[in-house]
Amino acid sequence: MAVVRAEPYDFAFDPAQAALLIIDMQRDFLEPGGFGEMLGNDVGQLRRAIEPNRRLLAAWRAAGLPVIHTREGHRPDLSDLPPAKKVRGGGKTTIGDPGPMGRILVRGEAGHDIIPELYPIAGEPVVDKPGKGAFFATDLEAILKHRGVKQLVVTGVTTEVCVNTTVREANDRGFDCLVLADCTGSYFPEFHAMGLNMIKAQGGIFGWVGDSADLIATLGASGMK
Ligand code: TIU
Repeated sequence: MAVVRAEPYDFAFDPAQAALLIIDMQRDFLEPGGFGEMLGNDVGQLRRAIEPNRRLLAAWRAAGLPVIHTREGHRPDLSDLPPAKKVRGGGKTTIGDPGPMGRILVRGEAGHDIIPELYPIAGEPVVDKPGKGAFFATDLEAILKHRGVKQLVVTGVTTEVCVNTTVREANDRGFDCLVLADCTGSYFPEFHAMGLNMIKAQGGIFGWVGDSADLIATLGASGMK
């Protein structure tokens, strides 16, 4: 057990029971010319999280701890795409349509895949999720249970959408979540800040919020690197 500085109070980190969960660091959300930018979003707001994630991932892998990646997207036949999600927003280009990097949020397309900087390696499960939360209609909970995971270090995008939804789902399933502020991001800075505030308010109603540097220092100090 090691202590990681966090809010609203220090996180009792147990590496033997922890996994790193990296949410939706996909090309279509993060890369210039992708779907996110096509919708008018500033991908620079998300790209700030790439380098901290890259450093954390390297330290986490060096410590030999489990990593799980998620991707938001749908089957090529769109049979798992709720009609309401397909038409939401009223845009002329929506999920499943041809986009700048292949069909938008469709599994197997270039834009759906994880950015090269954080690409999964052998032994790191990739959970394909049709919703915003990583537990809905996926086998994530089974994977965590079989590996004895009880704590999640959560990073990725976007803070107020898929990260927040996943942390809420995880909290209700009994997992302790440490969300890393510098390794998450939103197209909207104010939603990033509030998304983190919502997690740590009321004594940590959904979890803890910390920074990657403190966690990496803990990984190093406990001789796990
Ligand atoms: N991964 C994720 O957060 N999906 C989104 O659609 N986020 C938005 O902020 N739109």
